[in-house]
Amino acid sequence: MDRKSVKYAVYLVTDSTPAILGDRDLCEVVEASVRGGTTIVQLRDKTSDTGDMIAMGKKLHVITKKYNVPLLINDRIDVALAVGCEGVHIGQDDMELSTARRLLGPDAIIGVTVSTIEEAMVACKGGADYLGIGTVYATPTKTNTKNIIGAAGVRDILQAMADADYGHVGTVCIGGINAENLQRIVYQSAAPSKKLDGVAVVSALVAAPDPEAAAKNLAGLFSSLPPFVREVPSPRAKTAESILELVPEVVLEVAKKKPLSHNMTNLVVQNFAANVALAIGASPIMANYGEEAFDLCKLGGALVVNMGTVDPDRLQNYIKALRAYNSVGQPVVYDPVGAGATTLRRAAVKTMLSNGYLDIIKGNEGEIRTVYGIDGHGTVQQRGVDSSSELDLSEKAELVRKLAAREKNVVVMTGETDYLSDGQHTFRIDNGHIYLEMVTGTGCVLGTTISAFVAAYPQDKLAATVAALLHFEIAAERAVERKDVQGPGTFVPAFLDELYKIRKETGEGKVGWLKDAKLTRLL
Ligand code: 3NM
Repeated sequence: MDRKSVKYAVYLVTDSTPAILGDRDLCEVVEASVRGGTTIVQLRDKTSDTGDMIAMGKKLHVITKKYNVPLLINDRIDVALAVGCEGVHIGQDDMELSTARRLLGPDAIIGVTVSTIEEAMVACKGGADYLGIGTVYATPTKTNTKNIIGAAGVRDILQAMADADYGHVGTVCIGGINAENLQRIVYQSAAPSKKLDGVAVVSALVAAPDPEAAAKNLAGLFSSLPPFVREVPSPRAKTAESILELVPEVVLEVAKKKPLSHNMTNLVVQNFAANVALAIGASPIMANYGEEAFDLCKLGGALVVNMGTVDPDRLQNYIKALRAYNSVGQPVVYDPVGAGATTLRRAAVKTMLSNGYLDIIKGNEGEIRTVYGIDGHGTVQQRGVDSSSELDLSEKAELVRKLAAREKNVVVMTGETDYLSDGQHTFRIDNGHIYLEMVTGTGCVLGTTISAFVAAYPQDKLAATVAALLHFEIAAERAVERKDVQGPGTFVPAFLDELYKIRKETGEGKVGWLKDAKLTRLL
């Protein structure tokens, strides 16, 4: 078997403990999973005697050879030599790579566990055939793991490998991967010129009721894009002009489709959010109970998770809804209200990021900085839920771009100037009015507005988000101009009127309101 042409797509790591294997026969489980599409097998056994491990290795090797799939042994070069299998997988605390290569010879497949860029560089330089990158997420299968690095940590390692000309070295990731999160992890961890060659799993196959079907499913998921990737490649460059041209079309799509805007939000803004949704032509529902999302996600709308009054129960409801919307590919807008204010909120942000894909993240500067800092880039202390500014213009634009590139989504940072990016194109918007800051919940209802726009126009989430911001903020400017508006109190009904009127005018082909758009491309 040529070690250069190994297929890593579905990598099974065995576990014979009763908690995972149960009372089943490991050989039967492995054979079923290889039949289903597992492409490589590693025998991992931290407790058996050497003789028993060799005996098991020999039995497994008969099976894997039948299907032309390589068998590797975890950690134990002696066992690999005795079995005569294709190679080994070594951890950071195991034997040196160079010693393993000398003992096993030039044809052996040797993989190394890494959790940092430094470890990855050493392993690649030492001639590893592939890297097992992890731990992606905490897992009950192995509790003595060193670093939990998430999809963002995997991406950093893949990027560093590509930069150092180690693009040819194979890669799988490991830790907490299952059928539900596989596609998102593979998608979010991809660096521009290097993506994972496979995923390594223990429980998703060994503990599966039907390992053959489970392997088939994982193989199918690995070779396809997640349902939330809805972007239609466009030949047009994303300039301020090209996006502005799309805005009327997006506003009309909202009116035409009347998309459901499913809000999981706080009591203070529910009424206002529902009124704004109706004014722009969307169909609002306020449903904070997660179970309902399994039905609601099928109605073609979008979910807004507004973390305004988070507690552990609410968080569980958010996660259920997030997973439901991700499973059908309908958009999720996440508003991490007060993200950096308390330990609980920071933990909640981390839980949200690791449990699903957030199509749009919208927050003020402190919130966006916190979300960015969650994945190992330092924490940011925020006071209350208000916005406070410490970054200059170019730092804000760069932060928004970096977070969007990391999460492979659209990020909006609101403030006097709004910044938004899809990781490749970064814009500022200078519309809006100070009255918006004097009325409670305007930030939250902007999330509602974005959700309707993205649900109606999922093929270009950046353009949909720009359209939502412009519709919302220009409506505010027009409201303030009215004679009947004396201050924030009279502003609210006038604002609802103007949201409605902009929709109506656009429907009649009158798009003069867009002349006031202050949209500028930055990066
Ligand atoms: N190695 P599951 S995590 C064997 O991080 C192993 O190096 C890990 O099990 C590492 O797929 C892990 O059931 C267990 O989460 C992965």
